[in-house]
This record gives sequence, C-alpha cells and structure tokens, in this order.
Amino acid sequence: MKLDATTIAALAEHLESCELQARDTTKITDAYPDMDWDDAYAIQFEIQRRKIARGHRIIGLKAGLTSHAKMKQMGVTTPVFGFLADNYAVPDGGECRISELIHPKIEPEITFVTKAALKGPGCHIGAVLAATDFVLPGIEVIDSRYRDFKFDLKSVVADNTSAARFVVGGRPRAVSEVDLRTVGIVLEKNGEPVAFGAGAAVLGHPAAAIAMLANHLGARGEEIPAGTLILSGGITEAVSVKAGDAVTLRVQGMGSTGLRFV
Ligand code: OOG
Ligand code: MG
Repeated sequence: MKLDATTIAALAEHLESCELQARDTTKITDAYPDMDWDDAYAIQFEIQRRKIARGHRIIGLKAGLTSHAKMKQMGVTTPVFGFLADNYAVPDGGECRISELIHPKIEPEITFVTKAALKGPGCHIGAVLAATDFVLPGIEVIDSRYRDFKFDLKSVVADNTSAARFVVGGRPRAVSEVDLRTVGIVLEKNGEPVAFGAGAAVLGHPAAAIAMLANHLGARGEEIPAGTLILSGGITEAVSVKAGDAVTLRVQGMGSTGLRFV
C-alpha cells in the first residue's frame, strides 16, 4: 500500500460523492500516480463500507473488462472486479433515470447465480459450473465517474469499476442446458440490433470470469458465497444511451431482459 488510511477515505468520499451527485472528475491517479492495486481495492472497499453504513445492502458482484472488445475499447489488458449495491438494481422492463447518471453506457452480459461457495486460489471453470445455480441475461449500465470515460485500471477499480445500474431477467437456465461459449446474444436499442456476440468473447468462456473473481477474492482470504449474483462482463463494446432509449438484450435460449432510459 502506498496511500495512508486518511487519503483512502478521502478518495472514497470524493468518488462516491461524484456517483451520488452525477458529476465527473479527473482520474485519481493524476494526483496519486504511485497508488497500487491494494490502494485501489481499498478505496473501492471503503465506498462499499460507506454504503452499508447508510443502510444499503450489497446484492451482487461483477467482473469487468473480461472481453477483448471491452479491453480494446478502454485501452486496458486486465479484468477488474466490483460490487453491486441494492439501489443499482432496475426491475426487468423498468426505468432508469438518466438525470442520476453522468454518461451511461450499456453492456450485454451473462449473469451467474451461485448455489455453493467458490473459493480460490485454484478455482477453475469446472468448479464454477458445479457451483452455479442458474445463468440468465443481464444488462449492466456503467457510468464511469471519470471525465469522458478516460481512466487507467487502478482508477477504475477505485471507482467500483464504473458500476451504476443493472437489470436481469429472461429465462434462467441451468448451465447443463446451454453451451456458454457458443450462446449468441443480440443487444437492441429502440428496436434496432446494435451489438452481437457469443459467450466465448468473455475470456473464452464466461465462467472463466467467475473463476478469476474467486481467485482474486481468495488472495484476500474471501470467497464468493452461495446465492451470489455475478455479472461476468460485457461481451461487446459498451453502447451509449440517452433519455428516451429502450434497450433489450436477447440471449439464445434464455429469453430477454430490458430497460428504458427516462
Ligand atoms: C469499466 C467497467 C467494465 C465490463 O463489463 O467490461 C465492465 C468500464 O469500462 O468503465 O463493467
Ligand atoms: Mg460490465
């Protein structure tokens, strides 16, 4: 760790204020170029602690930057992990208020729900599939607190990996009923298809993203508990949205989910 506890608390307060007030900021590594990965996750953890202290619940986890398309779009090379707070959840087919966000984009993702705990190190795709209760379509709404979505990996980890809103729905399936590598997805905006992909875009198999998350937590002595909802990361580039847009994600064999921006 390169930052002291006071600086970590101040940066968490700053980033969470930007989130709550929907205003952007320069990336924090500009002022703290020496901060390391542990500092970045400590800031994210402090944001989580602040939310829990105000009565929020953490209702899921996320992996991000897990596809080549996303890594290329953002100019980075390593996946990152974050959390989902209760107020991020939008009901299936529900509304998301643009005024609460800075510059939202949507991502088509495969959502996992676990039925057994997953603990690294050494977690692999097989362990993830055995511990998965079901998978279902999910759309993540990301909203980097950094100006123009410009960041490096440590800044985006501190900013809870741009997490803002998400919706899940459709038809939950057991992993034995689908091939998560070849499963096709179509993302539609206002009835027009705007992005296409297959599950393998995420690290060769979306379950690999969950295994990486378990190994990441395992290195900290933590695990993914049974019953956890996890977004495995955008399959395609993120797509910008504005008020008035209605978006739908169709996943082969898993139905669809969607939301409207107002
Ligand atoms: C970081 C979050 C990326 C994903 O699914 O790849 C992410 C960002 O691109 O702002 O959630
Ligand atoms: Mg995402």
